Amino acid sequence: MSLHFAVNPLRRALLGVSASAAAMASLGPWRSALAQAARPLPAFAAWKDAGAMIVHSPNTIELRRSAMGDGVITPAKHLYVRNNIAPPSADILNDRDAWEVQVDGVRRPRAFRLADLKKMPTETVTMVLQCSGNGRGMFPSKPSGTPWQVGAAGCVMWTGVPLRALVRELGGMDAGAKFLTGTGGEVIPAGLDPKTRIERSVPVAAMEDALLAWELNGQPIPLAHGGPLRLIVPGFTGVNSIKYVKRVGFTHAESDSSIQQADYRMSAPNAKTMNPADPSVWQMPPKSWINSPLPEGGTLRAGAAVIKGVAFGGTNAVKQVEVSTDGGATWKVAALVGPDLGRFAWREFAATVDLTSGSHQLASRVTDVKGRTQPETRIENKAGYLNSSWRDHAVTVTVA
Ligand SMILES: Nc1nc2c(c(=O)[nH]1)N[C@H]1C(S)=C(S)[C@@H](COP(=O)(O)O)O[C@H]1N2
Ligand SMILES: [Mo]
Repeated sequence: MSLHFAVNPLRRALLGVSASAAAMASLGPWRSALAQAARPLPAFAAWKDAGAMIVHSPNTIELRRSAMGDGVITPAKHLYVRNNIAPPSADILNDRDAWEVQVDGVRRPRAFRLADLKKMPTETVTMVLQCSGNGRGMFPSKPSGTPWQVGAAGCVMWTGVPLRALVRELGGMDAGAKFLTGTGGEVIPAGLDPKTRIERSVPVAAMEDALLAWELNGQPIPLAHGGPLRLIVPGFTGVNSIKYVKRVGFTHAESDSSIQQADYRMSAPNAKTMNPADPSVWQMPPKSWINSPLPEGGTLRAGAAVIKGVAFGGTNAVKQVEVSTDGGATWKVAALVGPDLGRFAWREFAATVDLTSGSHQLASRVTDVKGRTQPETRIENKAGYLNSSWRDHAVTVTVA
């Protein structure tokens, strides 16, 4: 069956117009590929590389594992997108320099225009941006939420003003401030609970590494990634890096927003509701995964093969990566390749291994400079956060 003829019944089915069960069934192996193709990129992310992305929904778009391979920096067109609520209108990019951010919880609170920030000394940080739920799709418990595989992550460069410089300029933060709280610029529709605003608090020590950034990989930040201005909290999961940031505050308490209190908590798998007393999802644990070879690459030839992937330590630099071709029974140290872009970036790794014919479970595990090693098992939790299990991220390949 040609693709051309196959598309129409499927499209009709997805649009709910008309399609017989027989027509759907006749699509056979094309069906899932077409279902992906039929879910287009939303307008605000239409510039992404469609063939490389998996569109779960207009607000949840991940990079295919097979497209993660080349280069340490993830190009913006390959960076995943996650919005908890609809992004603001693209009009906020019409006059980027006029965007205002309020800084509170300091001796001299004030608003800065982006134009003001651009006059201050800038810094660039390269870091892994990873959704708290990356790897959720590997939880056998099937937690609700997007079933991300590995692609809700990228390694990108942010340029902006370090928060600590702003705080210094404003006379220091309030005595007793315990949290750095960032507020997103989404407009909450009238009648909606203001607690639905996108506002996150992290321990105030994170301020040392945080930026107010206006460039992503050297370009103005696109709307999809939080332009005109984004709070960047290196080493922490994506949710803590607030897009379209309109306020940063040094606060005594955590935000009362639901995204702080009720969501992003490591609650027990059987908990009825998320408990604000449970640990918040903040720093990322060490994690690595293999991007090549993958099962979808087909059968491999017996002999030498190169295993490649990415590894990061969360808040710490990578010390070592090991790979296994026998499901973790034995391990071999991989080479770290490509540039070292600092402790918040990921490292590419490569190892040449000898593969005999048969089925092989390929795995990788990272150890950071503080001696923390990526664990075999995930931490079970209700919402499927922080999956860093090397076993879950292993791939099984067939060798002829
Ligand atoms: N203002 C705002 N910031 C936000 C979000 C959001 O919905 N609104 N989503 C968060 C989540 S859950 C993630 S994983 C990252 C995703 O960043 P990206 O879309 O640039 O990849 O942004 C975070 N910052
Ligand atoms: Mo996220």
